[in-house]
Amino acid sequence: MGCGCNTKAEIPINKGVMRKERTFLMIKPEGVERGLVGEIIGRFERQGFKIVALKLSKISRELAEKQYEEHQGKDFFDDLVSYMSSAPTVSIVIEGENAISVAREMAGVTDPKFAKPRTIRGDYGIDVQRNIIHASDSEESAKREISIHFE
Ligand code: IDP
Ligand code: MG
Repeated sequence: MGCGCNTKAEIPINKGVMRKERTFLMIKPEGVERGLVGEIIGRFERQGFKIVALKLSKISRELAEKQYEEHQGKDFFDDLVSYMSSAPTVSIVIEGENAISVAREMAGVTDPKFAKPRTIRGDYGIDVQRNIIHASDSEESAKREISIHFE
């Protein structure tokens, strides 16, 4: 049983295959506005990840479109890119064992309604769009997203 004292995210790591990876995270506008930056970054630090890049910026619509290019044409695309470019966000690169899959676990599923407690979206997400955090979904996405946000 956890103590509920929120010292570590306690996300199980796949001990079978350990790979040192880098992944891209973005704290979305409502996470910054609500003062959750320290809380969210702290979770990744306590999980043992190293922060290798960190930037607060208001991204352009073009950059938001690039980040979410795989969703182009979907009904939520325009709203999503408007939202992501509407206010400051925090772009982060973390490094550590199985960073890509562990960060996705720590973020929780896309819709906060279904995200488990103690995941970031489960604890803080508002709705499917305003779900606090982005985390790359594969090695290929991580590489691509890191390169577009940090030249
Ligand atoms: P992910 O962020 O969990 O990888 P994706 O399906 O890749 O989820 O969607 C990218 C982002 O688009 C989500 O994080 C969320 O902000 C937004 N989104 C996804 N599905 C919907 C939807 O049905 N309505 C509104 N926004 C959505
Ligand atoms: Mg995705």
